[in-house]
Amino acid sequence: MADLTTLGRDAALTDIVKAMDTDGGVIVTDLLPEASRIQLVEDLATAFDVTEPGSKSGMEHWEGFHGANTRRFCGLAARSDAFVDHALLNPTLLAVADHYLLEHASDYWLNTGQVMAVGPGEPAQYLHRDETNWPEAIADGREITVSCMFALSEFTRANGATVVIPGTQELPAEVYRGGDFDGYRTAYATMPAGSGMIYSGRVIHGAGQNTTDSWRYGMHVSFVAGWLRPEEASPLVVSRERAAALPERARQLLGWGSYHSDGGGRTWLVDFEDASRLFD
Ligand SMILES: O=C(O)CCC(=O)C(=O)O
Repeated sequence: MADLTTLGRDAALTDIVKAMDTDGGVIVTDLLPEASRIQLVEDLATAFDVTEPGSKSGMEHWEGFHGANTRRFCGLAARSDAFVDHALLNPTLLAVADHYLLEHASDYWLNTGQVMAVGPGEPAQYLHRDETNWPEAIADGREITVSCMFALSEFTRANGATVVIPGTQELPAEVYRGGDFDGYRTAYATMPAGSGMIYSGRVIHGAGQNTTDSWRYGMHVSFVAGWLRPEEASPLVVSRERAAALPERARQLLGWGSYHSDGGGRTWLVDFEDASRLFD
């Protein structure tokens, strides 16, 4: 039996939200149609092959976090139409992001689209919350980021399926980096290729240990409140020409649009105008 509630692609938003509110994460099978999963793997194959495992940061903390035998790379919207059409604009994922993020923001944008491929022999990553990226912004009862781990290959307990500690999304707003979560059960996001585990920015989780000889090929996609700065500088990677060819919502999510706070100011403008005007 799966450790987390597992629903089908056509599940009602209310069922997805109910499972997330209970456990902090939910698995949706076939979140990526099979043809688009295959296309994504093909589109990203060159980047996968040329990316050296390990952190590029040169900083001890991030080297540990990223994993010595984990391959990570971003810029996915610049590399793949399938990423834009089926992951960035995934209707189920956007409906969940709308539900949680629009409560405390008038819009949100892409935080990062990132391959997280865990290699053979990689130990488990330390447990953490995604919202820890923004320690200044975390607050009880406020969701600032929502993530999805797409399984581009099958996720098993042996190959490093994401470890989730259900219920920890209710713990107080604090920075969590490692630690034991006594009294909580440990769940593993085991799921077939093409599934996605959608999870709260507040739930404690981390990559599992890979004891196999194969790569666990995951792709993380997360959104963050529009009033916060994302992890990945998407508009510095997706060119204006590329952006012009994308659907309008994809452009906005990638930073080629401005933020209009409810009752506040407008930010990320171009000469006082919404950045989307660049494409008029
Ligand atoms: O690869 C995984 O399963 C999770 C990784 C993760 O949570 C992260 O690097 O932020």
